[in-house]
Amino acid sequence: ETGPRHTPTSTLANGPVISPPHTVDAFVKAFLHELNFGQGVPLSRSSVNDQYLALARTVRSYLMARWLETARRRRTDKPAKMVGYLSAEYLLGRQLDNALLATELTDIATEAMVACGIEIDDLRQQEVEPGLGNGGLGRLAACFIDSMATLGASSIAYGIRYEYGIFQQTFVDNRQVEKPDAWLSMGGPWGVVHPEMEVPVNFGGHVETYVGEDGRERRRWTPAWGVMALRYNYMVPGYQNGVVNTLRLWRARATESFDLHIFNAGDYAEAVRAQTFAENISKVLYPEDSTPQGKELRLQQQYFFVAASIKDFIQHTMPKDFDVRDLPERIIFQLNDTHPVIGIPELMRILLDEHDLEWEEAWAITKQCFAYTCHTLLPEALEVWPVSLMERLLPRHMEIIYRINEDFVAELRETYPGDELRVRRMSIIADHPERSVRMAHLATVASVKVNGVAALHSELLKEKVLNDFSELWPERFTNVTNGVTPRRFIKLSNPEQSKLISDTIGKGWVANLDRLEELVGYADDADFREKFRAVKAHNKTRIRNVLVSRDGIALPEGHLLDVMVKRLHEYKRQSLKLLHIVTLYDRLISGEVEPSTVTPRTVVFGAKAAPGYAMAKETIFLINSVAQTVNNDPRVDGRLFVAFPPNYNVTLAEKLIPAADLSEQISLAGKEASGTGNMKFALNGALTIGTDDGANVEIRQLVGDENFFLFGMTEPEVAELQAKGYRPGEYYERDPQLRRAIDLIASGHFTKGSRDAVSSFVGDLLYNDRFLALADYAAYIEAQDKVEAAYGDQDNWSRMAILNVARTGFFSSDRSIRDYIDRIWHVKTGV
Ligand code: 9GP
Repeated sequence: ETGPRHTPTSTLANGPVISPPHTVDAFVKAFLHELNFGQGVPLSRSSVNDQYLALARTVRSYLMARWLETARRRRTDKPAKMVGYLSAEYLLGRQLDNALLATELTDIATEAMVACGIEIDDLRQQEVEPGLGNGGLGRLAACFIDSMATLGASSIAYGIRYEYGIFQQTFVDNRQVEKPDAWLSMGGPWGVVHPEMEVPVNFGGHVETYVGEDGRERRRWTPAWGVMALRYNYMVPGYQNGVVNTLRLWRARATESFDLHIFNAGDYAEAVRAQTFAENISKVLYPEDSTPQGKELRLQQQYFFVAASIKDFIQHTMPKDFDVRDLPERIIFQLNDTHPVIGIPELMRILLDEHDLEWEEAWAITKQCFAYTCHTLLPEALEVWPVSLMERLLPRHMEIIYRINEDFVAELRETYPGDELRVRRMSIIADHPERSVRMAHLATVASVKVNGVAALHSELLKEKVLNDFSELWPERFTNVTNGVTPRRFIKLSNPEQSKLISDTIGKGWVANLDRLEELVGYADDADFREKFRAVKAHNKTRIRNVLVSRDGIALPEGHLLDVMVKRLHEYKRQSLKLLHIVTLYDRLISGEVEPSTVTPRTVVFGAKAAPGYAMAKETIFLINSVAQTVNNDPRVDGRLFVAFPPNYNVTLAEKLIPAADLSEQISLAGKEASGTGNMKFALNGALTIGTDDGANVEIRQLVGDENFFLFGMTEPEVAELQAKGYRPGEYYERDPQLRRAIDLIASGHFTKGSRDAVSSFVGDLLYNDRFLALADYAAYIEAQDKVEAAYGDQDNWSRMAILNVARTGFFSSDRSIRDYIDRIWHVKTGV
């Protein structure tokens, strides 16, 4: 990097950076050094938090040498093209174990802690996970940076260092109550701040024309205010390959000049308020998943991190004599959803206004520097920004967008003469209901490639959401099916299964997940099946212990463990799952079934609702209310249990998923872009009950129909029903089982007799049911009955579960990243 720096002339300046040796003694020394000189406490008086921070810093010191070496190699080798991964979210999960695994220090650290009289597990518990994401999209970004480092892909990831991550969820009287997530309050040992490398980011003001020295007219932006973007670097270690990549997260800091102006006017209080205002930009993660609210601060956040990142890349990551005309050979910015799309006019602005390029040249460069991943099919999730807001906050960018659109629309009129409807549909600027900028259109117009995140999703993108664009530029569209990192989601989270696999086929699978295929034959090996079942039983005991100590929830033993964990969203249909539970309950209490004949089942939910999403919050309330009733009704006779531990997060996922027998992936077909939880469950030996949606389609193809519980309408059937006019009430009238379930809820049975408490939930199901839960109910119940029958044959169930593990190696995020590299990025890999 070329930042402001002082290079000492000493011979030491170019010496290698050496990490402490990989021995228990050296680790103990380094740990005590951190404790004594970093935390300033002797071991005898140290708190668990001191110990955790010292341990994290010790591991960090081992990573540091690799980090510097990775950066050095990238500087001195013939500089290669890089990926700049731009994402507003990274849902990282705890860092300690992953860092230990990457550096092969787990055993050494454990022994070193024993030598110090410390139980390393207590320190693990101390770590607060950085929840800088909402759900799938943010967790995907975290898996991807793990894989980029593991493949040695030349890359840097950029985002925001939110002071408050995704809220902490608690339940009060069965309702969700949000608490702020002060994840940094106990100290953040993983970030390295470089205050001297901060970059300014400006907002507001006006644009004017002036005549440059060459006599040409140019535009000049005079911003009204700005903030500094303070750079925090986080290490992203590759799996045991010596590579450590960088995740660079920006924090907003008020500029002195900004404050001084007000301060000089004599208003100290206002100056402080203004400072807080500026620093608000990186204060909090917006808690909406999939359906973002168009809030001004959100646009500020987006521009803030993208502008800082692009400037950082050009000024600090490229050599000093770098020519911006070479940018396409040096960088490809991957836009993770529409959140960073404002980077497109920002790069244009830099090329036009700061580097004096002509429009055509600037546009030709910009068009080669971006690629766009779309993660949704919900129209309401495609961001649009009112032109009025853009003009106020980013006037120069708005001008540039107008010009991009003008050229684009002219091209359209040439290609499709007279087809004004099409032009309107495709325009980057929408006129209704409000004049606004369609960020997905801007992204598509300016990107080398546009990809969906699962095979079905990419097809639907082409056929529906971006159909006009795919007709115009078919070659621009591609698919990269999502993946998950096997390091965190098998090796670390499921040590018992990992050991069984390694004992059977060797250790190579962790970095080459296709090798799981070698397990296929073992599905027919009774001894292996037995061991596989023992792993599951072990993981169930583990989650039982976790939930008792975490939440005071005592899961019953010997049940089928049925898990639905994901954000609470109507399209994901937690309400359908609830109807199933109520049906099972109704069968038990009505005497329709003899309890002893029923497969005992525990359903575990995990789900946060966006704080402003009323229906999602009603659903949470009802799940908790049903759980309370069911779990306390003696007529159930221990055959059904419902648990809803609050604050589902990555840390809990790591314990819960490996214990699951059944994975619930029941979104309405055509709504879940991919899902990634579905992949984690299959890889951990759970069977899926699911619709033909997102990556479920590919999971089913790989594991085989006979090892997957498919139900529900297909996407074309959904479209047909909706076109015909969907009336949920008809299903209610027609299906007595469904009617009984809904009536039971509506009667107030689960809500202490209150019908009012459930009226909006019931009313919505009967008269609206946007995601067709009632239409899929009968098929779902039938599939669930098949699940119960299948679970009765434990040996065959294990066989199916083993085949799920063996055949889903495709869903490694290493494979996803290789696909990105081959189809889109064309960057170098290797250590
Ligand atoms: O809803 C999708 C989810 O299906 C997908 O797995 C994830 C990662 O690609 O992205 C989610 N999308 C969003 O959160 C917002 O578009």
